[in-house]
Amino acid sequence: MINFMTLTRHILEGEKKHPEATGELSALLHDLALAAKVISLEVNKAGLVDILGFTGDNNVHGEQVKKLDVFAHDMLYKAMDHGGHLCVMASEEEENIIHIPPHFKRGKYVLLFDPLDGSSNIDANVSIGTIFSIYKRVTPDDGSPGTLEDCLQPGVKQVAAGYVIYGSSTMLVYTTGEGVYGFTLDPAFGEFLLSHDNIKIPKKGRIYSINEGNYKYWRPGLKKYIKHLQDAVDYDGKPYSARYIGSMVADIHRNLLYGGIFIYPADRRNPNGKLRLMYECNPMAFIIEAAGGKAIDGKNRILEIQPEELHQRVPIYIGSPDDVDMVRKFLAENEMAETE
Ligand code: P6P
Repeated sequence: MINFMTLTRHILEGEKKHPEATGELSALLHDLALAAKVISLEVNKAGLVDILGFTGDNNVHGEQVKKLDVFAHDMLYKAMDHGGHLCVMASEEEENIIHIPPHFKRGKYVLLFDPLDGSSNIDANVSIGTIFSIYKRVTPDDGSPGTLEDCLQPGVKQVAAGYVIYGSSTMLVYTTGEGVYGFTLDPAFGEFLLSHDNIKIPKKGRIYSINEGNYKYWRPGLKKYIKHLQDAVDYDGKPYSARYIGSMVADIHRNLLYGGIFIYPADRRNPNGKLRLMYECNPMAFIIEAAGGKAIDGKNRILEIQPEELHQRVPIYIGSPDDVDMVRKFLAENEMAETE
């Protein structure tokens, strides 16, 4: 049953709990929701309009850029550049930090985002998503342009994080650190309505999500862990289910609701894994921890990593706390085997 708690009202009620709040974060989240609605409209008609396929360009990582990626990036930039709440932005689609145009007021927040994650799935109509991460600036809040230092903060410093999943319905999931809330877009009147109140991830799941095609590159401990799940030694004889969409937002969203673990590991081909710390792993880790889950790089908490580069990659093991503890145990116990 969807009750008529709109995202806007929920954000404002959250703000009331903090007397010191200026309303800037609320306005920022509201602007993000607006961008999400516009992106959702385009994603949902992508099959009908010629905005599929490749632009012929490559992004900063040398990956072929799909038109919808660029559209989503542009939408977010245009929605966020003039609100006066941000001093700087960063996007997966841009090599360097993105300055607020000089004729707009600069605020105290920093926004990092992956405009359309999982975009290789667009043509197959698989769920894709937008991921966002918000910090307070660390340089003086004097209206000056934000800097790279403002962007490169550890995930524990996030003031809010969220994602939008464009699937069978469009959902916006966000947290300010106190609870995780899911809102489903009612296209009839363009409002995000509270559909998942105070989401908590199951303590242990029955799902593991990993690209098993990379098996031969995995560390011995990871191979043993996945085999352990398949042998179902500890779990009443029923093995875990393998579920992997190849779209981080969709895989983690499912595991958030059902329980389980998502893994994109470091391996012999990808020594730091594939996923990006600042606008994929940190925001998803902030959300999952706020829902009672865990997120590590194989050993340490993702949120405590001190970033060094804007687009740096990290390995990630994220999901139900018991499952993350179990994989950490297997990796630690077999670390010696790796040096043999
Ligand atoms: P692989 C999509 O391209 C993405 O960035 C994430 O959304 C997804 O989890 C991962 O890459 C899939 O990578 O190597 O398994 O295809």
